[in-house]
Amino acid sequence: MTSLLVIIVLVLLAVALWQLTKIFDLTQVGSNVDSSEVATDKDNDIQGYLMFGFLAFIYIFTIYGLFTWGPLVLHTPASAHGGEIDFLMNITWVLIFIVQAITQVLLHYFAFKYRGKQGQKALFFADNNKLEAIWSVIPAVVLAGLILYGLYAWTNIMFIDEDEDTVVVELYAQQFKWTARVAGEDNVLGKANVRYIEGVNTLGVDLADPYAQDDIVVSELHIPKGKKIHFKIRSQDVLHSAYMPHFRAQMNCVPGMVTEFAFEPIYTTSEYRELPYMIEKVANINAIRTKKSAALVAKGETALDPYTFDYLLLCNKICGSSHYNMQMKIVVDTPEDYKAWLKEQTVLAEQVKAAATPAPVEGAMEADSLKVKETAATSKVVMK
Ligand SMILES: [Cu+2]
Repeated sequence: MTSLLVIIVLVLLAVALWQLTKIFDLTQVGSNVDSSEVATDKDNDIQGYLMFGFLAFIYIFTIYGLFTWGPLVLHTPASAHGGEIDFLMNITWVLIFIVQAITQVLLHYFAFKYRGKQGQKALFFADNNKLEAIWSVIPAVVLAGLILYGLYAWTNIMFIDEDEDTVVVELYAQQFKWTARVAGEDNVLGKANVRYIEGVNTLGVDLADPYAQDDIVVSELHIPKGKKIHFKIRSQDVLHSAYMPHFRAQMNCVPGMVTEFAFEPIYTTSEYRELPYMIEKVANINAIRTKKSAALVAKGETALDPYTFDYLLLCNKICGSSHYNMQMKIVVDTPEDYKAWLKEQTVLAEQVKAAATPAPVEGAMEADSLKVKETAATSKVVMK
């Protein structure tokens, strides 16, 4: 509602301004003002210098942006291949900066130099093969180099050695949450199909498949440091994108097929939290939160929790209304901690069995009625 009012006010302001200029034009009628629509030398000079003004604006804004928002970029990559992606990204940035610096100066300088002058005629200049060859060949060579290097890096990153000792994990995307399935001791994921989705078996794992017996389904994923994690990615409904920015990993999730990505984490969560840049970043975020909390508490609301860093799996494809909130926490453990975590988990097959066994009648009744209430509450929230 407020935004509608703001838009109406803005439109009315624009109309008022337009009417004012009309009145101003009317007041000029009859006075000794040049009303010709042809540009004079003075007009052309002003336009020429404005070109330099705009050039200065581009550079000042670029430098300002670099200093103001530069530190917000992702810093140290948390995966073995991450450095390669960052290098490719940095080369691309440097090239863009060089090309932009040269071409913008030339563009604006020539617009100034050849600004209109009374009595000056344009020179007819058909073509210049040498010049055209230069500005075609240089970009072609540079771009071909960049693309070839990119292809080389991508092939390197995407190569998964089937014989290598990896940890196989399934990432399952649906509107609007992630679920992970760890392949368990045999390190092979059991077959899955939407037709098997029922009750706690939300991923549709085929429990008749021997490989599925030790599969573990979790909503917070733990992975070990120093070992390649082989992700097999599925989607239940629409296109999603599995995005793990700190690991420089992203792969589309396509309904009806399995896509893959693999990387090796090189920092545990607690190691990454201790990186100097992360300590500074978290301190900055918490300074902002403390300020906001003070304002909230003054209004009688609850204060914000302090922020601690965690790796996240996000969705990077706009997949619906709650896309922004589609995320899963990823914890990178030391191999020992990972083993301990794995031991604590209950395999899906057992969860399904437990859900199928009827609980004592009284408790079950209570739990059921609670569930109904919960669903009613949830659907209300969704309806809003
Ligand atoms: Cu999504």
